[in-house]
Parts: sequence; C-alpha cells; structure tokens
Amino acid sequence: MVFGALPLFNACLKARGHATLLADAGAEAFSYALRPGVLESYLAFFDGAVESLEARDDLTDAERAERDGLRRLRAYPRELILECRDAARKLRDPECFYDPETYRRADRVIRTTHAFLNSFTPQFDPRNQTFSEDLYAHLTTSSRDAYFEYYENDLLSRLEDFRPDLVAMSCPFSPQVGTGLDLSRRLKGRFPGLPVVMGGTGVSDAADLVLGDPRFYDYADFGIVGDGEEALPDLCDALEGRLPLDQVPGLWRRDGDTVVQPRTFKNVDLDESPTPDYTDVDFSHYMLPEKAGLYTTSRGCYYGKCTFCPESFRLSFRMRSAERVFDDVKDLVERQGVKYLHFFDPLTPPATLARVSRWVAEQGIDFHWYAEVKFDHIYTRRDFVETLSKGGCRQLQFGFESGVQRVLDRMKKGNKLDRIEVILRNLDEYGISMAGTWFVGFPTETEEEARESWRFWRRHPDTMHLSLYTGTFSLGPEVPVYHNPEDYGVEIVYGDDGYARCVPLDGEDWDKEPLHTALHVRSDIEVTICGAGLLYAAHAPEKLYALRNVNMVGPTSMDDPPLEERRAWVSKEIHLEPAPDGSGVLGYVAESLRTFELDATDRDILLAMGDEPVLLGDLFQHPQAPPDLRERLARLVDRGFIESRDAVSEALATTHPVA
Ligand code: B12
Ligand code: SF4
Repeated sequence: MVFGALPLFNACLKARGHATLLADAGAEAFSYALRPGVLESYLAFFDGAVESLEARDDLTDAERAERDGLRRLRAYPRELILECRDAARKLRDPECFYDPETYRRADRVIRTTHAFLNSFTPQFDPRNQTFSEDLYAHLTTSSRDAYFEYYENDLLSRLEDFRPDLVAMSCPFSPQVGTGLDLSRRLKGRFPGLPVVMGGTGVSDAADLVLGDPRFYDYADFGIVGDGEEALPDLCDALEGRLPLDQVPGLWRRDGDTVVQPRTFKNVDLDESPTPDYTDVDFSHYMLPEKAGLYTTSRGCYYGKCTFCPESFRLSFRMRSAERVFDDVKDLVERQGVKYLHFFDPLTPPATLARVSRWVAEQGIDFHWYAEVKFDHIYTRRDFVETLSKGGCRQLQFGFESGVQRVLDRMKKGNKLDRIEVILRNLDEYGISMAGTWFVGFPTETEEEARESWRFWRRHPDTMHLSLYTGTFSLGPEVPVYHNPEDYGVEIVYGDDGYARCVPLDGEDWDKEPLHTALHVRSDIEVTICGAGLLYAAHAPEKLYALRNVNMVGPTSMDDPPLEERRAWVSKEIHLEPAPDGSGVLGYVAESLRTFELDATDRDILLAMGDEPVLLGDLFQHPQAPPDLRERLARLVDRGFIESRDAVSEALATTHPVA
C-alpha cells in the first residue's frame, strides 16, 4: 500500500501550482525486478558473488561475513523466486486473490522474492551506534543492489523526461535514510545541481544524528523535520527566490562547513490541508485487486502515555475535523475510486470515526475501512460499535500489547483486560474483525508473563482474529523507557552489535529468542500491512481464518495438546539446502522468511517424518531416536518446520470469523 505522504504532497504541491511526478520507489523497484530477465540476472549476480568469494583464501573478516551471509541466501528456494511473476498476477486477480490457498502461496512467493532482493541492500539503523560510520563508508562504494537497475533504467530516465526542479524523498522508517542517500547520490551523478530534500519520521526521529552530520549534505541538499504540507511548497518557493530559505519551517541545510539548523517550525492546521490526491498513484505496482489507500485523520496521539512508544514524545496532537475527513472520503470513493481506506493514525480519534460513519451510512457510500485504535471505554458501548459497522468499518487494529495486567500497567497502556473481553464481544456482534499489535520483553516481564499473553490470544480464537505480533521490545532514544531506565528496573547497555538493550537491575533475565521465533512465525502482520486483511474482512470474512498463520502452522510447543499427542507433518513451505561445510542443512521457513542452521539429526527427523501426518509420540519408539528428541521436536515445531493442527484451529478453519 502506498504510504500517506505521497498522495498528500501530490495534492499540496498541485494546490500551489507545481507539476508533480510520483514514484513509490520501493514498490516500483519490485515491479521492475519482475520484468523479463531481471530476476534471473539477480540470481546469476548472486551466484557469481558467492563463487568469487568462495574461490579466494585471503578473505578479510568483513568479506568472510559477507560470504557467509550470501551462503545463507542459498536456502531461499529458486523455484519460489522464479514463480514471482505468476504470483503477482494472481494477487491482482480478484478470483485468485480471494481463494485463501492461492493467496497464501502467492504471498509467500512475493515475500520470499522481496526478502531475497532486499538482502543485497545493507540496512543502516540510526539506533545502532555505528550508523554514521557504516553508512558513510558504504556511500563511497559502488556496490550493486536490487534498486540499482530500476534507478538507472527506469526512474532516472523518467526524471530526464520530466526535468524536475526539486526531488523530495519521504522516509517513514529510519533505515530508509541510507537507501534515500544512495538514490540521491545517483541522482546527483545524473543531474548535477538538482536539489534533493529528505523528510519523514525516519529523518525527524533521528534529526540530530542524521541532519546534524555535515556528511549528509555531500549527498542531499536539505532535510526537513516535522510536517511537510507547508514546508515542502515553501521550499519550492524559496528555491524560486520568493522566500528566504530561513523561513522554510523545519529546514536543515549546510552552509560551507556549518550545518544550519531550522529557525522556524510549524505544526500545520490539518483542516487547511487539501484532500490527498491518489489520481497519479500507479496502483498496478501493488499486490491487491482493488485500490486501497492510507489516510490519517490526526497527528500525534491523543493518549500519548505508553512508555514503549515514540508517540509519547510527539506531543503536538492535532485533528482534522470530521467534516473535512468525510469530504475527503467522499472524494476518494466517488472521484478517485479508492473505496478501501486504512485510517492509520497513531491512534484514530473515536469521535471522528463515529461521525464519519454516520454520514457514510446516511449517504449510502460504498466504503470499507480499517483503523488503528485503542481498547478505550467507548468501544464497550454496543451502539458505538454498531455505528462504526454501519459506516463501513470492517476491521479494527487494537494495541493489545500484553495479556497481563501488571505488565500493561507498567507500560502505562491504560488497557483493562476485563474491558477487552466486553469489546471483543461487541466487535463480534457487529461483524468487525479484530487485529491486535503486541510484543514481548518489556522490562520486568517474565517469560511466564510473555507466554500468558500468547495464551490470552489462544483463549479467544474466534474473537481475536489477526495476531500482529511485532517482536521483542524495541529500545531506542525515541522511547520513554530509554530516559528513565531505573524506573523500569533496568539499566541500558550497548552490546557488541551496536544496539542498546535493557539489562535487569536484579540480574533476573530470560532468553527471548525461542519464544520470539515461535510467535513470529505465527504472526499475521504481513496480511495487514499489504491491505489484504481489510479486503478479506470486507468481502470474504468467512475465509479470514484460512489466512491466519497460527491456523496454518499450528500451536507452539508450549500449547496444548502436548507434543506426543499431536498428529504433525513437515511443512510444505520450507526448503532444505546442504550447509556449506557439509555438516548439516540450512533450513528456510517461508512463513517467517528466516533461515536456520539445522544439524544432521534435525535433518534426519524431518526426512523420517515426511509431509504426511504422523503421531509425534510414535517417533519416540524409534530405535534410533536421539535422547534429546523432545527438545528437538519442540524447536522444529516452534520454528515452523513441523506443522500440526489443534482442535481449535481445525474447527476455525471451517467457521465464519465474524457474524
Ligand atoms: C501507517 C503506518 C504503518 C503501516 C504501513 C502501511 C503501509 N504499507 O503504508 C504499518 C501498520 C504496516 C506499519 C508497520 C510498521 N511500522 Co509503521 N507507521 C505507520 C504510521 C502510523 C503512519 C505513517 C503515515 O502514513 N502517516 C501519514 C503521513 C502523511 O505522515 P508522515 O509519513 O509522518 O509524513 C508527514 C511528515 O513526516 C512529513 N514528511 C514525510 N515525508 C516527507 C518528505 C519531505 C521531503 C518533507 C519535507 C516532509 C515529509 O510531512 C508529512 C505530512 O506532514 C507511522 C506513525 C507516524 N506518526 O507517522 C508509523 C511508523 C512510520 N511505523 C513505525 C514502525 C517502527 C513500524 C514497524 C517497524 C513496527 C514493527 N515493529 O513492526 C512496522 C513495520 C513492519 C514491516 N514489516 O515493515 C515507526 C517508524 C519509526 C522510525 N523512525 O523508523 C513510525 C514512525 C511509528 C513509530 N513507532 O513512531 N506502519
Ligand atoms: S502505543 Fe498507541 S496509544 Fe500508546 S502512545 Fe503510542 S500511539 Fe498512543
């Protein structure tokens, strides 16, 4: 799905009389890779790179690490990657899209190919202590990645025809700063003197580090922090000599050797912004059969207290009035043909949703929507939930975070578990499917508490539809815990990998990796990110369960029934490749896009099982069963190599998720 800033800036710039050319570089680069011969050329490039490294016995440490990383990619099955063009066609075809089995296969193929291509692009994360050093060292090299040919043969040629006066890049995620500067370097190579500006939360969140570094301006001319609706057109005015640069809100630049910080900031009045303009968005790059958009009704978060969330520091909460939001919805649906919207506010205000819903229902607008919300008291009211449902709401994403009240209270989340139960019943009654984000590893959370969160999901299999498990607690300077760690019983220590982590002051800690792996492979986040969840909820809710990863992969090793009592089989969505040193195998699991090193005993277990169901208990009777068979089976189950179904997932596979 296209990110929100693109259609918004399209409208803002046009409103001030500028001509625009939109490019969603990530999506377009992927489409480019599907052109005849391109994937094949990347595979050949990959083979050549591994072979040349393997042929040498004088590798440096860095080259050895690169070789080992590339070798792991061998586990990505080629047949899956080469199926990609067909998979893209299927996802854009309504008949194939709404067939869960076809959808799942095509989705795995796309994601595998995407991950394979992306692995050529080094990621630079500002939360890592070595960010600047690594990034600027990389920018002096001329390595090939999966964007390179798209830039050279497609994007830059289109720009040549368009002849822009300014290129503006949006980086919603911080690691995109590196890819953005790489593109900027190529732009400058082709169009010397063309000004480039970069903005978005990825830049704003780490402004001092990214924009305070004079080297940034060797590649881009400007950085803008904060809202861009006015700042970007103002920069155009400044470049045309109608405004001093110093008056552009949030603008960072370099003057000689000095970095010049902004003189002025402006939080825009959202009611002044134009309706986002999707008319120039090329929807053929997205893997959906319908036009789906992303829209935000507010900035910042009206709650703003959660201690793990960067929104707690973005204090300037503002709303667009419900009347303006409704006008936009009407325009998007009736003029622009975008009938599916994700209200991806950090936290969408309930009053706006209710008022817009009422008007949508009154005017009979053919509109389906999804929103990011919170388990607030208002959702316990049946009439409120009914209003949303009648106004086109088909899916709501709640911040669930944890199934343990003590942990929720420490997070200052404001969630009450008994209230959640009432809300789930209301959603069920009015046919709204539920998706919930959550994570493990918040400071002081015990392993037992983390497992209890998963049990909470498993106790509500028919009212909590999509588990958007997002990973382990993510710590960086942008979250409140980082600033008062002792209040959370931890100290912050930087590891050898350059990342900050929490170390409990009482010395009690647990290894989060095994549980994380088990939850990650059962997470449904991808279905939501791409917009498929909303389309299924709107048109084929009875099939939504068939998209759930837990229903496909089956229970974790800690769930019931116990391992010995399960009928299980080897997953179809894995691939085994001999390990380079011949000692075992590299196992790729498509559900989680991860490669694991398995030893020869693990491999033998998988080969002995095959893909027909066997009773796991029978394996213990085998004369050559290893003494640690139980632990091995548990690991293979949790990583998604072995699948099974429990009674709940069997039943749900044939049930309607929403009334
Ligand atoms: C929608 C959204 C998503 C959607 C994306 C759907 C899609 N495909 O488009 C989903 C739910 C999938 C998602 C997922 C994640 N997200 Co998210 N997401 C958002 C969210 C809520 C809204 C983004 C948006 O479109 N906003 C609307 C536009 C208009 O606002 P904007 O992008 O901020 O742009 C404004 C300004 O920044 C500025 N601006 C932007 N670009 C430019 C460019 C120029 C030149 C200028 C001048 C100005 C400018 O002007 C704009 C208008 O004022 C933001 C929160 C936020 N506050 O933005 C987080 C956010 C982008 N996500 C974030 C994160 C961390 C994630 C996850 C990694 C979480 C996780 N741990 O799983 C995942 C990624 C999963 C994955 N596998 O990729 C972080 C990124 C933080 C960072 N610094 O990197 C954010 C900022 C939220 C946060 N935690 O603070 N996300
Ligand atoms: S987690 Fe959600 S509710 Fe909490 S501060 Fe962040 S955006 Fe707001």
